Amino acid sequence: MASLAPSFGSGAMTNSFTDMKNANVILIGGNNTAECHPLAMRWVLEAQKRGAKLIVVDPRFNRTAKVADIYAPVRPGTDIGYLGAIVKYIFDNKFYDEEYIKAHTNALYKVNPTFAFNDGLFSGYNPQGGPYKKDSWTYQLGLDGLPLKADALTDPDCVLMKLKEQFKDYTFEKAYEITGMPVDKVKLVAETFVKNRPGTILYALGMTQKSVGVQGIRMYAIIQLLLGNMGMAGGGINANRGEPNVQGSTDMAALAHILPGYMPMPSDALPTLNDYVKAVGTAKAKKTIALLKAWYGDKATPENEFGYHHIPKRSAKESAAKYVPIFEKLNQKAFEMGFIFAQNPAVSTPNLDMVWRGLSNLDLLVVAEIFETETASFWQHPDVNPKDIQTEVILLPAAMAFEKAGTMTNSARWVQGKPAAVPAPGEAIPDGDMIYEIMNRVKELYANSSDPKDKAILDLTWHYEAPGHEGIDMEMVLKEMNGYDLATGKLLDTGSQIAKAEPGTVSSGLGGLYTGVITEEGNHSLRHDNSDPSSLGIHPKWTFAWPNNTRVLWNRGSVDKNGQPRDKDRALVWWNGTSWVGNDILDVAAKDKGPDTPEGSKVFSTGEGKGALFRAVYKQPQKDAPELTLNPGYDPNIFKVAPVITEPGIADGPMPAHYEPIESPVQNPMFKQQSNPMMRPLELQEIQKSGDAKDFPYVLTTYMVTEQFLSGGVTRNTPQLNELMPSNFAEISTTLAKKLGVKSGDPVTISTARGKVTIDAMVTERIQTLKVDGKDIEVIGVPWGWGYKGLVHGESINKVTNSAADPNTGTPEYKACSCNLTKGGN
Ligand SMILES: Nc1nc2c(c(=O)[nH]1)N[C@H]1C(S)=C(S)[C@@H](COP(=O)(O)OP(=O)(O)OC[C@H]3O[C@@H](n4cnc5c(=O)[nH]c(N)nc54)[C@H](O)[C@@H]3O)O[C@H]1N2
Ligand SMILES: Nc1nc2c(c(=O)[nH]1)N[C@H]1C(S)=C(S)[C@@H](COP(=O)(O)OP(=O)(O)OC[C@H]3O[C@@H](n4cnc5c(=O)[nH]c(N)nc54)[C@H](O)[C@@H]3O)O[C@H]1N2
Ligand SMILES: [Mo]
Repeated sequence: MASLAPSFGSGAMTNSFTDMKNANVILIGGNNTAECHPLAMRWVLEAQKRGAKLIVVDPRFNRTAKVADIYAPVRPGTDIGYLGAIVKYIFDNKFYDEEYIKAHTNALYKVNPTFAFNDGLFSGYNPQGGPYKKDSWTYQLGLDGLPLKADALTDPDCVLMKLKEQFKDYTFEKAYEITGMPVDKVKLVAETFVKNRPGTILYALGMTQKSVGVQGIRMYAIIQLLLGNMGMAGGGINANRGEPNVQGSTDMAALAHILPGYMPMPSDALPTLNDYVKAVGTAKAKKTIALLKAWYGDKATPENEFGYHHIPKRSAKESAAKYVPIFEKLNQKAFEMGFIFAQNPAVSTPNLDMVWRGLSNLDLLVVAEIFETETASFWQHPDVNPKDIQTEVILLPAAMAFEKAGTMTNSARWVQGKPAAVPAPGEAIPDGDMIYEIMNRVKELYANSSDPKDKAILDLTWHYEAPGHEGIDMEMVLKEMNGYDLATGKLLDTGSQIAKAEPGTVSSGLGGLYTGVITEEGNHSLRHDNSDPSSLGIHPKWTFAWPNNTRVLWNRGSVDKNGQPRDKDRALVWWNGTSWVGNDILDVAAKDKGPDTPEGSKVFSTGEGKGALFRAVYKQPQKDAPELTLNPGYDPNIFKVAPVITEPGIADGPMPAHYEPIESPVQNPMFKQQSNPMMRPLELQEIQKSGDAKDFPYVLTTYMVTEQFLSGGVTRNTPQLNELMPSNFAEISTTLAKKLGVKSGDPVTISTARGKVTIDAMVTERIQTLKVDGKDIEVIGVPWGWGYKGLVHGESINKVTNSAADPNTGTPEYKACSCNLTKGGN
């Protein structure tokens, strides 16, 4: 069962673990690969053995840094500063791959002349608050509605020149001023990454847990596109994701703003299915209809808009309730009852006061768990009186990963099936079976209801039992996700069948994302043939990778304009004169169309088919759309007139800019705008306080340790691991230790605007005092996964972290806030 934990390391790998060995340079920026992803590290070390250079950028000299060729320190939350300097370096020396960016990116597209960026703000900013108006973040369009292209890359209107302009002030010296990374280090990192191609980039929470998380990853995308590294073996951007099946749970949409398979969630601004198709484009809408067919079967008909109204519509005025807003809403008594499956928010959520107070507003809380965690026993928290808490808590014993069958999807998008290894003890059962049983009972309860709002429950198809299976048959669930041709009853083979089919004639519980994983041939998630004919780490018969078993996304980028590999030793796909063939499955481009045709030259799954150096808002119109009067609700003719694809863009700008963390001891060296102007206002003024650098002069960052796993729900109940890592600690530099007279093992009190915790100090050389704009900046590092349950205890640092979050993903800024540190307990 998917964990409900939010997708903190959002975004899948473009390539794979086994592909990392093909790189000539690896930049690890914001990931402690050696300690958190030891199996990925194996492929990093393999690349290094083959001569690749390893660069690690991290505020701490961690075990990954230990084996790096180049280690460069960075002030938490400021990576855009040095990455901007790499972009400027590429422009100053014309190191971009000209042929690649002309063919495969939007470099030549002309930007709307009203687009502007001044003093940290993009055009469309509303000083009264609210989101950016994005009508200037667009292209100049021709009469056919398609973007106009410049004749040359020097055209001042074109995307490439806008990008050059955006980063013109990010000199190596400026990068130092922002990040604290010494000038010669910035230069060395830039030269090493740019001059060794292909290069890959690994990241995780060191980039995403930021108020500029998405824009930091956009920097990676921009650099990789400029260098021609996207779509290449040994290139790409690889998110080393977190929880064992976090990729699977985001694919399944354990998130509030998407439907399974990454389709947009309907909002109340789209009251009919016609409105939805118009807003999201025909490609995504067809997938959503296939999803509705999987959910409601024969009960999904054109007359009832395929059950579109069974999906609750979120409010268009508010951004989708992501992680932090759920706890804010709990504090506002928005819910009476809550289910928590496989999550321990009473340790893992920022600003824990918000969690305790929020949970205590529930009448009933059901927690499905392996152990009794801090969340299941939040009412016993040392800071609260159990008598004051009225919430009834029910703990459901859950089977663990080894005790249940199913699939787990790794960061490389490999959907890997597995049987149960051992039976679950006692009354424990798999989460899937719990949900199945709960929904069966709900259906029984409503069986005689004629209330229209209960129709969604009655119409739902819900049959996953098969003879010979105790509990539900996970293969039936996988088949539903894969999808069927409803005319023949046969399983679908590829996602593109959904695009070609008449809406309503195919089903897929994931809108085609996993289609091909289980076909009439068999269950590919169980394949364990690790042969690798190309020796490029493709392993085409090892389980199944979405989409369509493609191992390197956008691999059409690996060929030149004649369709031939740009790097003969790393040949992924090529055009043989009549069709595309190769070592990997061709992605995005049409399989039978030559490299000189529009369909055969498509590389990326954006509306334009181009890599976005500038993330424009764009709708690709239908060619020769007829004049039509449509029937209300749903009309199949909508697919002749609605945009083919729409690209809504991102919240905080079509290009990145350096903003300071929400709490920072530094005045933004780039412009007047201090921090991300799109920060969502926090709703609980009395709890979600913000601090000032004069009271809280140091930077607090939090991270994981190898010997424990996340909140410790399982591992802090494992004596052997507790022996290795019995407690948490606060890492401080030798300089700060000397200044405060603190020795290793002394208790220290860390305070922020949200509260304080007492933890033992660990004085270390791993964290060095940074010089930023002539000022000494001290970073304090604390592992976060401790609480008051389990076999070993420690204060949760999340009592004091900040719940401000990235405006796109809702991921909190766990890794940079302002704190003070004093000697002694509180
Ligand atoms: N053994 C073990 N393995 C795990 C986990 C575990 O708890 N234990 N957790 C799993 C999960 S869910 C996840 S999401 C992943 C997490 O994997 P990682 O993201 O690798 O883990 P973290 O330790 O949170 O942070 C990564 C690094 O980012 C650095 N960092 C902090 N701020 C910045 C910054 O501003 N810029 C840069 N460049 N670096 C910064 C930190 O110092 C740290 O070394 O690991 C997974 N694997
Ligand atoms: N300060 C700070 N806070 C952070 C982070 C950070 O870097 N800094 N990192 C964040 C990240 S990346 C993540 S992913 C979150 C994680 O936050 P959580 O998801 O809240 O933490 P976990 O410890 O993974 O919680 C999983 C729980 O599920 C239980 N469990 C395990 N397997 C199963 C199962 O099969 N079924 C059921 N029902 N239960 C099961 C475990 O016992 C455990 O208690 O924390 C975030 N919090
Ligand atoms: Mo995570």
